[in-house]
Amino acid sequence: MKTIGMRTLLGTVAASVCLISATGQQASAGQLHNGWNYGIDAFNDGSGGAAYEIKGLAIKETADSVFVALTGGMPLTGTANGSAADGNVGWGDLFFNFSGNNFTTASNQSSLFGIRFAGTNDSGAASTGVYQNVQAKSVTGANHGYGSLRQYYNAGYNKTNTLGTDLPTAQAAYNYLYPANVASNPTTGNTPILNVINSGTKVGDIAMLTSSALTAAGLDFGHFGANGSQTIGFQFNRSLIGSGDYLANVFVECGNDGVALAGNLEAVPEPSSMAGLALVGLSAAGSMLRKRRTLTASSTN
Ligand SMILES: [Ca+2]
Ligand SMILES: [Ca+2]
Ligand SMILES: [Ca+2]
Repeated sequence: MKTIGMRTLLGTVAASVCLISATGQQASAGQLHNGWNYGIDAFNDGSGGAAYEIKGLAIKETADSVFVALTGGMPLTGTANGSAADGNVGWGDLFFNFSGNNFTTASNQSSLFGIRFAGTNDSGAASTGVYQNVQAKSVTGANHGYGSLRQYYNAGYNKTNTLGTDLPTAQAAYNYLYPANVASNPTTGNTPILNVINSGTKVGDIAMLTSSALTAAGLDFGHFGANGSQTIGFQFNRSLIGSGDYLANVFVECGNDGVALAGNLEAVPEPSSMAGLALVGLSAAGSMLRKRRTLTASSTN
């Protein structure tokens, strides 16, 4: 492949794309800080104690990678629980939904992207990595968990920022996760917590990141007072998932807590269109820089 010559050109394009990406995230949702987009979860909605408490989800896009970080009390390898079928309750899988549809519909249409990052969880995915054409399923039953989101809320865990700052209320969670007829009448029978990959096609691997690598990449949950005892991070190739506005979310295996994040990923430039994109990028760079300065100024308030 003739990629070496292209990489030099890509450097110029990448700089422009990054600026567009930063402004895109700001416009979409989430809370942008130091290049990362944050969804900060309620600190008091982890049913079962500190090990089940999620505090935040953050995502950063660069020219060729997507970085993901999670923080809370749940270790990457889960926590021992004698009532779970495998004696352990851990993280579910992370989903990206670019379809614009609610999560259940996107799952039924196998249009989700899914990432298994916890190698010891009960995912239907064969190994860790990035999957496309994903359908989700619930494993809360085998993990001593909630049979439905409604049951979780009935148990007293309907807190502000229930699925993070982008889905702050129970109704917002219902509206995103389920079709309209369910969201308008959510019951313990129609709101399953679909929290792992059921089926899909693996398209690539993830690379786990150390805490020092995450810090070097600019991750700072402490900016929101959201540092958990466990912070997990990984990255994968930008080309492995879709582009545009997304909603990402993850629950723990028992459904005892979950968090979501709304954002935007820029499309990966195709080699055939790069020359044109470079021109667009250069002409747009001036206005983007002005916008960025404005954003930077406003974000320091
Ligand atoms: Ca939480
Ligand atoms: Ca388990
Ligand atoms: Ca939550």
